[in-house]
Amino acid sequence: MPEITSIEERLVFNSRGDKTIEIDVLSDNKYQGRACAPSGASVGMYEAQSFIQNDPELTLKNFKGLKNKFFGIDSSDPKNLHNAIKTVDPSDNYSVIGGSVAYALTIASVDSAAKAMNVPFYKVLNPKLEKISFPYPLGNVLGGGAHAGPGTPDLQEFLICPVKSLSIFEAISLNSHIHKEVKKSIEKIDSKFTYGKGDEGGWAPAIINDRAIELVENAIIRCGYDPKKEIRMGIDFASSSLWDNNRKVYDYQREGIIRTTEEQIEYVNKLIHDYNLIYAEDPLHEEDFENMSIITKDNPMCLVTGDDLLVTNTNRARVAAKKRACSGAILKVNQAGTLYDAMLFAEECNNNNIKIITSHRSGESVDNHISHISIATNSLMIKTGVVGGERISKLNELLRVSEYGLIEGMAKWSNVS
Ligand code: 2PG
Ligand code: MG
Repeated sequence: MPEITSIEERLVFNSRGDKTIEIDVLSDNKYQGRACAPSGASVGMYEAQSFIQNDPELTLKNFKGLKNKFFGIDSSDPKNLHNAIKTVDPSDNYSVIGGSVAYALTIASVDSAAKAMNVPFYKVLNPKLEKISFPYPLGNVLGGGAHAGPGTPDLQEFLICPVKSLSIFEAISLNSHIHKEVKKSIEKIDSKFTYGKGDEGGWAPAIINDRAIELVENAIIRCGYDPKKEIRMGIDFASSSLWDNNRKVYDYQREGIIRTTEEQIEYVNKLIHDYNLIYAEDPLHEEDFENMSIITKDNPMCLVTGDDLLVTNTNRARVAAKKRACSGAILKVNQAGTLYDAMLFAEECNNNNIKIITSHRSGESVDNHISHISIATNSLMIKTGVVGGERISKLNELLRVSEYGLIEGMAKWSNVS
């Protein structure tokens, strides 16, 4: 088995121009793996803490002093490395070593093992996987909330998913096509539109929420597709960003609307119903498992998905499964901490028929490991954005994987769609 023989670490910058940590792991003195930690703008309360005291320099300096503890470990075994990290950092949220280190170290390790073993990354993570099923790309075509500036919608992401695509190539092309058409549609209603985009490459027009979803629907129709059947829509409500815990209301500040929990549930249900949404992420704030169960029950044909609700945490997935609080789960390794944490989360979701959506963060790099993680975890979708180098790198990696042979096709929808 390949062994970790050396480790290099450095500060680099992410797509937002913020400092982050990149780690190189060398196996058997020869095989180099590399990973770069992403970061979120809408960060869940229960996520791993990226840096020690929010300080990337301090986190890097601290890691330099303890990296030799990881030499000699089997780089192909995420569990072993996880245990070694836990010995150094027994905290719940990786506040001692920094979540960005936990992320980059464990992914770079598997990357170097893949090279040493001459197999794809996903195969190290899931050696039993015989045939590859590709996740459907969930593309961000219009953005607001924490990912875009004033005047844009309160809701964070307006998403599309080509649910009838028969190949990953076709699915990616369709998302690009619609993304272009959304721009044209915005130009028609706003002659002063500057082509501004949010953090994830979705267009960022000055428009209210309901007009935004209508506009995306029309763009799909103008491209010749049926938004209720072929290219379906979704929304990341990122409701924790709207929730005012003092007043116990959802505050749509840009639109000037306040919604009680009951009104929010009604609004979400109406959007799902009127637009036949395939996907509704964090429609309620991160603590509200009870009412999430109501939305999930009311909408069996929509993936009601937990992101900030679950934060890629196995215990929270267990609670969600018990309460039937969601039918979909966002998987972001850096919310959890180590790759092993994320794999346990995926197992819990798969065992409970909660569909996995492996996801990028709004602050990214060209690192494309999440494409392999989506395959290894049997994800139904991958949320990566549609354009921008750091987004397209993940999609292009899926295209490379499609040359490997042993392709089953696209993931299976089973009870949704
Ligand atoms: C989300 C993500 C990614 P962020 O809320 O789902 O789209 O955003 O990385 O800012 O948390
Ligand atoms: Mg989200």
